[in-house]
Amino acid sequence: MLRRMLAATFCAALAVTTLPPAASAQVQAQAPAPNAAQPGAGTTLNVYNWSDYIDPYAVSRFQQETGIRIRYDVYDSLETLEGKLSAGRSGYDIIVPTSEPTFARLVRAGALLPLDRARIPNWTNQDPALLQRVASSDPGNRFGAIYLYGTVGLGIRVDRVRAALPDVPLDSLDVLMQPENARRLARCGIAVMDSAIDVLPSVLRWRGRDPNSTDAADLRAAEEALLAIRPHVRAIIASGNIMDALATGEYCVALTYSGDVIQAQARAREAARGVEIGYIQPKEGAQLWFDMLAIPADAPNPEAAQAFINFVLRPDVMAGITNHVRYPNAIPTATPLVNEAVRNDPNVYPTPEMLGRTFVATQLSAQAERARSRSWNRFRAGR
Ligand code: N2P
Repeated sequence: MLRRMLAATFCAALAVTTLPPAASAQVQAQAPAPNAAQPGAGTTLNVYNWSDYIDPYAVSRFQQETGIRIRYDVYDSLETLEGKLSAGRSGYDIIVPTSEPTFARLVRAGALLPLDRARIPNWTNQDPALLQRVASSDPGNRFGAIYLYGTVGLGIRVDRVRAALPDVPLDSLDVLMQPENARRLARCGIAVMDSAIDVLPSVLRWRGRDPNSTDAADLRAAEEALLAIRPHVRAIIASGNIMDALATGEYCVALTYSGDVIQAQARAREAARGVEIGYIQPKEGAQLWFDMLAIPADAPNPEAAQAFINFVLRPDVMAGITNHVRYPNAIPTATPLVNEAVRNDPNVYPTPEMLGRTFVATQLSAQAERARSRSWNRFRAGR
């Protein structure tokens, strides 16, 4: 419900977790007064970002410091983002596509504005080694700054899963993908995020196939694996709807993004109702992804967008974002400013050993994407 509200009109100066809608309307009425001394003051920046993916305080500070008002919409899958962009003239100034496949595709299609580094002096705060990792999607790092990164894995309700699977090590996608395990977990609830793009690579890897395979036999193997657990899956839903449900104990297992699980864990602890949530980064290889701050070529307010990117790349701002959303950022000088418990959580900042057991997605042909999406539809339908 809160997320829906944010989707409609998130005006940033709200304390996200507590303010009722009436209070948010009130805050919106207090949008920053235009200040002639600030370039861009009085204009609007249109941001389209993943749900539960920013520190609301960062948004309100940006508004206060620049006089630029933020209109904030959210999505919770790459499919939704791509759908919105493919219709053309999205009206957004900032989007946050994952480096592969969406961002790379936009780079190749000429759909993004090159970043003007002179306007983004904080660009150099980014870790060069991480920038190097995304350079295969964007040669020369011309079109995107790294926002946050993470993995795909399992959120589990620890005590229930232990009780249902007493002899199963909780370190692998086996917990969900072995049909016998899924059968035993069915009653306490299994959810899978609704995204062919971000689920199929992990399933291929679990089946011992190349996660980026375009081979029909590999795809069939992944689809068969998904269909085998389908009768036991209660919900194939938007990733944005999984977090709260996981936190309240509605599901025992959910396949989703790492930080969403850690946020659910934090919410469950706050609620203190005895729900303990854990994250499993699959030992057979987890998908590692990078989300990029980018500006659509037809952005109505590109100057404000560059100012926003520069602001977000500040170590203090980035540390606040990581503290809030539990995803790591690419700014080494932000790390000491991140809360100790968050900074030392290997499910937030994976250890080098854990990173060594990840893979990254690559570009697929349009034909291979369509085949994946057909497989996914059969999984959704259960046949
Ligand atoms: C945030 C989802 C994380 C983004 N709710 C996955 N790329």
